[in-house]
Amino acid sequence: MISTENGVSSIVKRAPDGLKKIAEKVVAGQRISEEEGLILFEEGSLPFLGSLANFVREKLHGDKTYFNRNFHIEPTNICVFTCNFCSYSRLYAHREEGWELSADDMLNIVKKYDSKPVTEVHIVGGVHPKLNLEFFADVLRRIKAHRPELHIKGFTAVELDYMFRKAKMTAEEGLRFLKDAGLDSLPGGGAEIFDAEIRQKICADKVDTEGWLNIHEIAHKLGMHSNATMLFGHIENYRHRIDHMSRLRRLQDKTQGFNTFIPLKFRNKDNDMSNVAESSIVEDMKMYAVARIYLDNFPHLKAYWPMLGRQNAQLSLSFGVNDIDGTIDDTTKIYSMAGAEEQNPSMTTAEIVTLIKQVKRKPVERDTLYNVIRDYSNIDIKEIEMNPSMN
Ligand code: V47
Ligand code: SF4
Repeated sequence: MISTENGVSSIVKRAPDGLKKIAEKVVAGQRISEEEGLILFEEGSLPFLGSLANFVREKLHGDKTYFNRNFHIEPTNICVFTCNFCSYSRLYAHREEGWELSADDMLNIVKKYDSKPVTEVHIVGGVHPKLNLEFFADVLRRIKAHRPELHIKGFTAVELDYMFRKAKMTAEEGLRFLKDAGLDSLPGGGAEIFDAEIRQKICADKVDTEGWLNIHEIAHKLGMHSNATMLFGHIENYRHRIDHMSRLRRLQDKTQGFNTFIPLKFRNKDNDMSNVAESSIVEDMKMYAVARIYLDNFPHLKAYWPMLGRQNAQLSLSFGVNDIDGTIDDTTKIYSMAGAEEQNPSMTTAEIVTLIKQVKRKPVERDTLYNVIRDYSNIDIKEIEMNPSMN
């Protein structure tokens, strides 16, 4: 922990002249402006940003590092959209190259976890032209009938927007319908970059920024929580990143419905943006740090370890991150197909706890809404390995 009185004053004292005022504001718990956010990206050194972000992280969460026990269902990779960064989707015309699960297939995936202490299923996939709202509502109802306490975090605003338009429902009608069928919260995908010009270049045909924000705002109004992502490290610049985070910060001021911000590093394997170089690890850590400092009303910052790799996820815990997602079954292909570090992302509880303890943080298992399930700080790894209710 560095957030002692001395630690705090030394962050401000050691700040370069142009950044002292910003450091003072952050340490005093004041919000920084868009221009100040931009200065952090442009002029902040990695050690400076790291110590400031770590100060914020420790003020909010101490050494606690959250993870959850979850698994993924990816109903299909057939998609009507053609996002240039996507390595995962296949058009309906080429559906023989993709996959499509039936409602029974999805229920069978859920049943595979019957004896496991998972708390969340994350459902996300492509936007299939033949699957509709009623089909997915039926899947939700069947999952809830089988395992009522399992939290269903499902469908990006992109998938929802398409389903609702096809069903000729407003976002509010559609969300009420899915909530009644068992949907508990929304994941953060599909946000990409909110700037209209960049969005047009990387994902022109799917839900626009206003549509994405509107779906999340309505979900929050209906009492559902959600996450927010940002795809970074491609053709956007720092100003676009700040603009993206500002729009989220404004909506969060209004609704307080977001749990977590998840910056997603662009991976360039086998997609139409393979000519764009991937960002360096230094840039990735800067991204986490500025996000932690800038998004003062977001309680949590998540590093998605299957994309970053385990060691980089450990490193991110010193740059503002306080959550490294879940144990995650290997059915998630969205990143492995784009060239992520982890080809079959899966970690046992003992492995995730070890990963967090190795960098002297406190592993805490949470549910989707960040209620604490178990603090593992004082539990021995051997005990975890031998206890089926923990692994
Ligand atoms: O929206 C697709 C991203 C997202 C690439 O809410 C890519 O807890 C990098 O949103 N390089 C979907 N990223 C996944 C998602 C998510 C993941 C983990 C946790 C949560 C949560 C949400 O995946 C898409 C897009 O931004 N993506 N292709 C790529 N080549
Ligand atoms: Fe479809 Fe999502 Fe891929 Fe875009 S990112 S093409 S919406 S699966």
